[in-house]
Amino acid sequence: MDSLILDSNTWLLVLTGAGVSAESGVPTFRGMSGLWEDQHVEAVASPEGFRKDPSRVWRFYSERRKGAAAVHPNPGHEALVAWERHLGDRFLLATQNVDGLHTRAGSQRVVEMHGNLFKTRCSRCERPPFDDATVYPTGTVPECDACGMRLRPHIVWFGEYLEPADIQRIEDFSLRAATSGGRLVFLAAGTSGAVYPAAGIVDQVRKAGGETWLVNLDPAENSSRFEHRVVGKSGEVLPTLAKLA
Ligand code: BJW
Ligand code: ZN
Repeated sequence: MDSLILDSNTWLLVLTGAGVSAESGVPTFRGMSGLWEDQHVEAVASPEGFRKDPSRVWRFYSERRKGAAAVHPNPGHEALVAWERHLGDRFLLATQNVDGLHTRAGSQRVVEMHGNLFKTRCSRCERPPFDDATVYPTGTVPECDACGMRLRPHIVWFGEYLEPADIQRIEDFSLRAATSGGRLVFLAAGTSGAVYPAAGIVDQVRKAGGETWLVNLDPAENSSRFEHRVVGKSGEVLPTLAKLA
């Protein structure tokens, strides 16, 4: 297996997906065959799904909150914490995971591209997203204290735009690496490469002259666009992949 050398010239951008949490016991999306109670996840995790049946959507997210609160970070999460300690501001973690396990493991420079399971926001007013670990009883749709409208999970659903500030942070990181004359490395782990814009980061990094690595259990949809590919579980591969120099 090739080693990923992390030296004082390296800027490392990491993208994680559901596979990184799999060894903690969080089911992956494509692993559930994209289904929940025999419905496509898109039917629940979408603005249309929420409009149609908000209490069903809240049941889905309440269940996921319960599941995610009961699990713990694994050695894959911990390896990323060690890399960040070594690289400091030359490290950025963009995660598609909403389970909060990276921050619970101790990662600090984290962009949660698809939101956070333990945050809620109003579906109408500008009240900022707030921490909320509540597992709502079946049939409940919580309401906003400020405007009385339905609250919704702070999640980026299919067809919704990611926060521009989050995308900006990821782009700025690559730009800073380039202007500092550093070596930009992009590593994706545990992601099927099926969902955009995350699945397109590899192309942007290559265009910027960066090196690209993929650590995944199965072939990802965008595998061929990575220069280095390591097949395996992130909890086993990540702890031994990097040489901190
Ligand atoms: C292991 C392992 C182990 C297992 N170790 N590995 C360009 C082209 C085409 C379409 C689009 C495009 N740009 C945008 C779109 C539309 C859409 C999209 O991408 N659709 C595709 C399906 C084609 N994107 C969007 O709608 C995004 N919005 C957007 O871009 O707005 C602008 C726009 C809108 C419309 C058109 C054009 C532009 C928003 C995307 C938000 C996605 N949100 C979700 C749902 C969140 C809900 C929730 O969590 O409840 O986020 S989708 C779902 O997939 C979830 C995940 O974060 C995301 C990615 O999944 P991930 O993490 O890759 O998981 P899996 O399960 O797919 O894969 C796990 C992998 O791990 C597997 O490969 C295993 O092998 C591996 N593995 N164990 C290592 N131990
Ligand atoms: Zn409101």
